[in-house]
Amino acid sequence: MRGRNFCFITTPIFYVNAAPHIGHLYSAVIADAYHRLKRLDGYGHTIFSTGTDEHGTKIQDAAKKNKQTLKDYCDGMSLCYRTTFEKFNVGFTDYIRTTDERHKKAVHHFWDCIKSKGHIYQGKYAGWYCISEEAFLSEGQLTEKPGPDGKLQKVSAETGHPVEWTEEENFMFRLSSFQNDLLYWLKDDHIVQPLKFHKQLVSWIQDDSLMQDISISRSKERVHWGIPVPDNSDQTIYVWLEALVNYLSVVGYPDNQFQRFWPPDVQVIGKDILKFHGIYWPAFLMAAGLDPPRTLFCHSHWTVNQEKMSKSKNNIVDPNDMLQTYGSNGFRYFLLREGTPHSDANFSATKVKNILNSELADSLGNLLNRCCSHAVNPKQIFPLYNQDSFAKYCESDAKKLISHLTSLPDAVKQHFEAFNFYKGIDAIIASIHEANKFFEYQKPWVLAKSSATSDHLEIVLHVTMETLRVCGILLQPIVPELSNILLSKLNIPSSQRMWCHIKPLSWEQAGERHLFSISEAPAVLYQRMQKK
Ligand code: ME8
Repeated sequence: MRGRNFCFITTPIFYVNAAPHIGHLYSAVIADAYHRLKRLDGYGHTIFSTGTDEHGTKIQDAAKKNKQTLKDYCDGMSLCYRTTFEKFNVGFTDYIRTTDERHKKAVHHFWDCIKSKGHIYQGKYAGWYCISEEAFLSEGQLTEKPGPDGKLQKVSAETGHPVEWTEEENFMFRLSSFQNDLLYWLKDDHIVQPLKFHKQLVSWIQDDSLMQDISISRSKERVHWGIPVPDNSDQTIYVWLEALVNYLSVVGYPDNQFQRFWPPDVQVIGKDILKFHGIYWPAFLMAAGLDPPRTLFCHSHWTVNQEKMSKSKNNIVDPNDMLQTYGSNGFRYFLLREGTPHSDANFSATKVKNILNSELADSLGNLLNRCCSHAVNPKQIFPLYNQDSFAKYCESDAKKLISHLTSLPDAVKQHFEAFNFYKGIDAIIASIHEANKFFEYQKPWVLAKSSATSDHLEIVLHVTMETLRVCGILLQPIVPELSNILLSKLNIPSSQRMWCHIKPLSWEQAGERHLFSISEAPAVLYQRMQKK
């Protein structure tokens, strides 16, 4: 049985045939932000898994090309993904590799389970096979384009990768018998988010040609790098079936404990793998008598100059370059600020710089810096709320700001829970803009010059710093390190940074707060980038 404060979140496991790019990082950062949101909301038992997909022909070929043994190659690449994610504060609780022994055990058990329930049979399979997608494709999924020799060749219509005619004796999975169960599962139209992808998935499942039984093994001769079919070492388990089981491996399947976290609450995926996660995966689970995921969050892609990132176009954006230029939290901010789940987002260095300069450096950072400066805040305090001063000096000017702030926490939470991080960030930044206007209008640097105006000064500082405190707490899922700098500068103890500490706003609860000094640490939140 699931406890109330349990949560299980996953990312895809990434192919090690190439180094990570910003698209991979984007999936990981979305899942991380959601995980942090849950932790801040009091979820005490969480699993957040990511990792690498290391079997199959693509990986065999990549290791060969790199003149490395398969093991060395996979170890190196898997570590590269892991360290990249770590550098960007992706706080996964488990990192699974499909070459882990625990995974092999889970896959074998899963195979035996669906076989014993009669969902696997042996059959001859003949069809067009796409190595890059590791899948047989139907005629409707193919098109033709000139090959390297100029002759027309059949390719996958979706990805443009070549296919080859293949005939094999394989194990087959009775996918066709799950059509109705899948449609029933999708009756709740919140299962796949955003709705656009939910609708797309339903229409695929209604299409009989996509719901044919599928081959779930390959001859060992062709794919030797993989997990063998139990009791039949001539066949290797189809990489997609094997890879999907990683989500069970991380919760300790088949040991009974895994039920504590099953089914996953949120599985973050890109739109390219919706078919595998929205059709095959739930069908495999239903075949094993297990619940399908509660939510599939399917995001769109990053493009560069409106084009797909690819090695051949030489336009891959490397997260490590982003780290050097924008810092880990700067780039996380950009990804979640500009990435929209429902449609592709375009990467451009100018856009990153403009957003970070204007929002993190000029609006947020500058406000923190100003209200902590000695010229404006000579006592170096986060002053207490004072009802009389508020009514006398600020009430009318701060109206808009306070109405913003009062509704902000709930609005942000709703947006973040719906994976609309960009909308949540937009609301936070709008409050910061309001606070900047209020600060400018009140001119605290003038008030600081005379002790006669100290009550007025303190209430202006209080309202501004309170805005920063609320926004700092709300930004933790997006930019954990920057939020920490901000909240630490204001001297907000770590124990007071949970979602439940945001409200009620302190100006309604003056008695509960204590006057405290701000920290002496420098208040530079984000260094403005200059023109090159
Ligand atoms: O498909 N923009 O791995 P993969 C945004 N191993 N996200 C992108 C992206 C882009 N341009 N390109 C890739 C696989 N992604 C399988 C998954 S899961 C059991 C097995 C992200 O290395 C996105 O999440 O090709 C996409 O689904 C994933 O990386 C594919 O990574």
